[in-house]
Amino acid sequence: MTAPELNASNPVCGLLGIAYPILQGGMANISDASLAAAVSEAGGLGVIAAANAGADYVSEEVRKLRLATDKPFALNVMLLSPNVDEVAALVAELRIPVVVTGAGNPARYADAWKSAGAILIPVVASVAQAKMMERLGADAVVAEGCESGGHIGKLTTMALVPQVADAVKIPVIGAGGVADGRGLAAVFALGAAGAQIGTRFLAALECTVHENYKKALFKAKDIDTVVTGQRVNNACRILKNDLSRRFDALDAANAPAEEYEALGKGAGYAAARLGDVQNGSVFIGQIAGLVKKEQSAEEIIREIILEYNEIVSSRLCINLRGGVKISIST
Ligand code: TUI
Repeated sequence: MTAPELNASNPVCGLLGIAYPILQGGMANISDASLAAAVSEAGGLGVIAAANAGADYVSEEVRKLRLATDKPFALNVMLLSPNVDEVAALVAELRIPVVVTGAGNPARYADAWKSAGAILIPVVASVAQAKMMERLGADAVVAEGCESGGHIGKLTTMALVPQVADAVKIPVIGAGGVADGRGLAAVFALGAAGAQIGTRFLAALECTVHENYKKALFKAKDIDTVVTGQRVNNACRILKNDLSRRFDALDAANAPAEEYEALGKGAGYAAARLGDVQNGSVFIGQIAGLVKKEQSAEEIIREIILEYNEIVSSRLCINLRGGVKISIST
């Protein structure tokens, strides 16, 4: 599959040495060697999520990925993890080529990672964070809108991406609500040079998340996610379920932050690995309603790129707009 419009001089492809400017989301308890290797092998950037795991788990996933592919990949370091120091140390030890960070400021690890030759791509949720990351020496940023599943900031992708793109010189990767070629074209129109995609890759054949989680994703409609924890500055987008209603009750009772933390503890694992999609956290984005079937990671990427190409070669643009150009009076 060739995609000349995208990959000939795309800054994200050039930076990462990949064919298509698509990063797979580093989804906690989900993005393992199986999914990441499949995405990297298909020409995107596969991402192993360390989430709250320790160094042993991460080393093993990196080993498995390297047995399956020799293509570039990333490690997603979740900065709120109690094990973040030992995971951060693995970057140099295992010569991890790319580090994506989430849920915090990676400043205290940046020098060590850069010295080890890693490419650093922090996830940001505001212009101020993006500028700070550029000053820190980040090679690119993921500008993640609140359409995303999981831990989120306040701005939508539509508002965040163009403001970040204007504020920094490094490449911007748009995230939040991107699941197909239209979404990819949209974030390009907003000034991004690539997209990070989570929810769509949950549906990959190679995604080892529990089948109940995939079924819940396929059933989900546009309005089926909610944001929990906003009141205590720990906003998380999850599927509406028994757990989300318990979070609602905490809001109603003006409960302290510790009660939110206790309710969320282990809930991601319960949903993703044990299949408890009622009492666990089903982290999916607002675009879930678009994701209806299981496909290989390769098919997902191919479909997205073909649709993108159709849009930018303007055939579909014309169809969508009824074949009528918008004229301006001078
Ligand atoms: O990190 C995510 N999404 C996630 S992480 C997760 S697992 C989890 N476990 C325990 C507690 C909380 C979450 C589920 N989903 N996305 C990337 C992301 N990063 N979104 C927003 C941010 C972010 C927020 C604040 C990035 C930087 C930041 O800066 C804070 C600072 O200190 O400057």
